[in-house]
Amino acid sequence: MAGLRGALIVLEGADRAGKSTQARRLVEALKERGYRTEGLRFPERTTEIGQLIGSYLEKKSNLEDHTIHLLFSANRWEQVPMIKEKLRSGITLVVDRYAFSGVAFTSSKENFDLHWCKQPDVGLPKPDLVLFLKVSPEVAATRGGFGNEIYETNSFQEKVAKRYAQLMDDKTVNWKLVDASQDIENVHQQLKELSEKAIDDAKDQPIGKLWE
Ligand code: ADP
Ligand code: 2DT
Ligand code: MG
Repeated sequence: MAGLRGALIVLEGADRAGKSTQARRLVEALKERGYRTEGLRFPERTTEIGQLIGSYLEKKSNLEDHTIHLLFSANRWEQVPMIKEKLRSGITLVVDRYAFSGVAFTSSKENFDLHWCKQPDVGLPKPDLVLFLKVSPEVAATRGGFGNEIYETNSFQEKVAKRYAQLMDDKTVNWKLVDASQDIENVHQQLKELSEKAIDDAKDQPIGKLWE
């Protein structure tokens, strides 16, 4: 019998919703429960493509809007062989942002539609679970101000929130909405429960293809 695979679990949500905090805690908790688990993040700024993205986000270089969109997607595709290998070897991956961020952010720019923005990511490994951390802009504001990166403004983040809502209408993706205005521990417990169920459900299923 083939070995059991790991699950692909993605965290999405607005700036300061707690994605990075919860992703770290989730990896540790799942490991403690005996699941082989590793964390990933997108953008992955350490690769050559990731360095171009980092420089764009930090406003150190300007890139044409289609170009940066395709670079974000390429930054996922370059990790796909590794992602598949790990999932197939039984490792669960907890991912801080994925293609949904890619689409929500670029489609919030002038003259970009959701359909065009999704195309480069069609066929990526499909997440078994997408945890959407929902927080109001008011609550997010209590968690500190914006940094200096390119998308960190109220007006842009409002558009991004609307695009996420449109993406969540897609029932082919296993979205779970979590109230991320609760304290860190409560959010964590919910994410852990949902993740353990997803790991159990995914273990003998083939890896799916996103948006196909
Ligand atoms: P994101 O990765 O979604 O932008 P972070 O995990 O970096 O968010 O969290 C942003 C800030 O908010 C950090 O200072 C973090 O400690 C704090 N934080 C995260 N989750 C909560 C929570 N549930 N309640 C209060 N503060 C939180
Ligand atoms: P953080 O490193 O703080 O999460 O910010 N983004 C991300 C895109 O525009 N497209 C993408 O495909 C991805 C993964 C969201 C990273 C910033 O980059 C944006 C915020
Ligand atoms: Mg983060």
